Order: sequence, then structure tokens, then C-alpha cells
Amino acid sequence: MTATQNSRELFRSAFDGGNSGRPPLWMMRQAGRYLPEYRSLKDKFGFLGIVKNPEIAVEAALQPMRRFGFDCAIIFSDILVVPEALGFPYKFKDAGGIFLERRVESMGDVERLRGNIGALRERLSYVSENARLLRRELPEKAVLGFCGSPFTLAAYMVEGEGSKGFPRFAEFAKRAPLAFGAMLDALSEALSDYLNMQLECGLDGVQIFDSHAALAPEGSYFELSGSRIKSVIESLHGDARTILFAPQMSERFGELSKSGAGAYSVDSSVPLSKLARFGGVRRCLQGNLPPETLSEATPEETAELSKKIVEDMLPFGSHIFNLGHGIRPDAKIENVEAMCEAIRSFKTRR
Ligand code: 1CP
Repeated sequence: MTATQNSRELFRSAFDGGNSGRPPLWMMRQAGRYLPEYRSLKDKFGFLGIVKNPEIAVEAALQPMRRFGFDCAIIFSDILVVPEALGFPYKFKDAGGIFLERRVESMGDVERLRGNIGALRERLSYVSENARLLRRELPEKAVLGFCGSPFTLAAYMVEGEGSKGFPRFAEFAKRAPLAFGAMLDALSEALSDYLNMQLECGLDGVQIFDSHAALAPEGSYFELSGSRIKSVIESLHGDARTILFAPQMSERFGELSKSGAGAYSVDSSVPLSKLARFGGVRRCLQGNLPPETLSEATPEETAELSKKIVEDMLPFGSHIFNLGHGIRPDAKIENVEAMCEAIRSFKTRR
């Protein structure tokens, strides 16, 4: 970071491969239950009450920015608002987790989904209002939008809930390959429109969460997921900056990188430098402090581990510091502070 660079410029130079100092910094799920001020907001409005009220959603996104001064903010929303707008609403279980009131079981359900694509922008106009307001609040920070990948959203829409192995989803892909393919195509079309809508609000980039990428059998990731992500990315207007998060996929990075995303958010299973020049191509990488560090380590250990990750990636000039996965609700605030301090005070030895 040069003395005159603000967070937004720092994010852009790291993404584009021209950063020589400390990396820009943010955390997946940075607005959330580990923050007492988020818990009070949620007690008052409920999760969907926050998400669907743009001013409250902006407040939720700003909470971690005020506390920690991250370089990037992410709009407060959820990947499941897209299935909802396509006719498949979701609710929270009392025991935690989510379920969908209606699942995709047949081609008829896919037709229903497809029939709702035209109404998507209108139904999700609360997200663009949210994005516009957040952009206005944070002119010097990078502001990111996001969505789930077609494959990951399809997993929830067929399974009807979060699950370990998503068995209904795997069975549907085998039993009804035509409906399965048509669903992925319809979701890709919907998500192209949705991400373009977000980017029209002046955001600096978008992250695509392929949280369940690893459900794709060996050798079929690109066919089932990566190719759809690629078509979404290719449909984005202007020079959209895209980050792809696909956990448990570092062993299949070659396949993953065919999606054509500008940056990859990597889980904590490998040192980032191992992938930084994969296949002879330099790519921007995001990550990858293990989230359990923030819950279980001391502030000193957290600072030490954070600095190691920065040092490891420094020679490549294209790193966005983040966690390997979302922050856990039991994370300690003093560890988040120690992580931020370690990165901000980082001095290059070159
Ligand atoms: O407060 C609460 O109890 C609600 C928990 C919660 C939160 C804070 C949900 C429900 N969604 C969110 C916000 C959210 N979700 C954000 C914005 C906040 C931020 O990052 O600061 C983002 C980017 C997401 C993305 C998201 N939602 C993902 C991808 C990230 C990941 O962890 O892999 C996924 C898989 C979801 C689905 C979802 N939403 C909520 C829950 C509990 C789940 C998981 C469902 C399951 O698999 O059981």
C-alpha cells in the first residue's frame, strides 16, 4: 500500500496484481453472530427483517467496518434470497439451519423457476437499494456484492435444507439429468442478471460462493459447476472483478481455475503460495487464515499466523487477506483485532 492509496485502491491494485505492500483485508461473514451489536440487531428485526430492509442491512454491513476498519465491505444479504425470488422461499429451523418450503423435484418445478426469472430484478430490488446505500456510505472502501453459484443454489433447492452429503441432490442429478441441466442453466441466467444488477450499483466486485463445490464427483466439477460459473462471469458487463470461493477444492485447482474468475478464495488446507503460479499463470488469491484460529488461539498466535500468510504471498503482489472460510460465531473479538493490527502494521522487508 502506498501512502496515498485508500482501501478501495488497495483492493484494486491487489486484485490486478500490482500491490507491493500489505494486502487488503476483510473476512467472510464479517457481519454476523460473533458481534454483540449484530445479535441485538437480529433480536430486534430477525434475520430476514434485516436482509429485506435496506437501511438495516446497511447498518449490519457497517458494524464490522466501524469496529475493525476492514478494507472491503460486503453487502449484508444471503445466497438464498435468489431461490426465494424464483418461487422457492426459505425459513429458519428452531434448531438452527434453514429449510425451503418447496423443493425442486421435477421438470415442472424447473419450469416454475424459469417462469420467475423475468421478475427477479423487481423482487430483489431491496438488494440493489441496499448496495447503492452501502456504496454511498463507504466511498473509500471496496464494496463487494455476491451470490451463490448455480450448482450450490441447486443443491439447496433440491435438498430443501443444508445437509452433510446432500443425498437427494445427488440422486436427482442421476435420476433426472435433463431437469438437472435445465435447472443449472436457468439459475445461471438468473444469476447473470442478478450480479449485473449489483454491479450497476457501482460495486468494486462480486464474490461467487460455490460453498458446495466439493459435492461434484472427481472429474465433473467443470461440467456441473465451473462451466456455469464461467457463463455467468462472461455475461457480466464492463471489467467486473470476480472472486470465486470454492472450499475443499485446492486439490482440483486446475479444474476450478477454468471458471475464469479473476481471483480465488482458498480454504486453509494449503499455503496460498502453492497455488499462486498454478499452471504458470499468476492469479489473485484470497485467504486463508483458519477460522478456528480466531476462536481458539491467543491474540499473539493469531498475529503470528496472520503475518506468515502475508509473508508467504508477498512475492506475488496479488493477495487479498481473508479467512479460509466464514468466521465462527464463537470467534473472539480480541483475536480479530490482533489479526487486523498484524496486517496493518506489516512492514515489507524488500
Ligand atoms: O444470524 C443468523 O443466525 C443468520 C445466519 C446467517 C447470516 C449472518 C445466514 C443464514 N446468512 C447470513 C449472512 C450471509 N450469508 C452473508 C453476508 C454477511 C457477511 O458475509 O458479512 C453472506 C456472504 C452469506 C453467504 C451464504 N449463505 C453462504 C456462503 C458462505 C459459506 O459460509 O459457505 C451460504 C452457504 C449461505 C446459506 C445460509 N444462510 C444462512 C445459513 C444458516 C446458511 C447455511 C445453511 C446450511 O447449509 O445449513
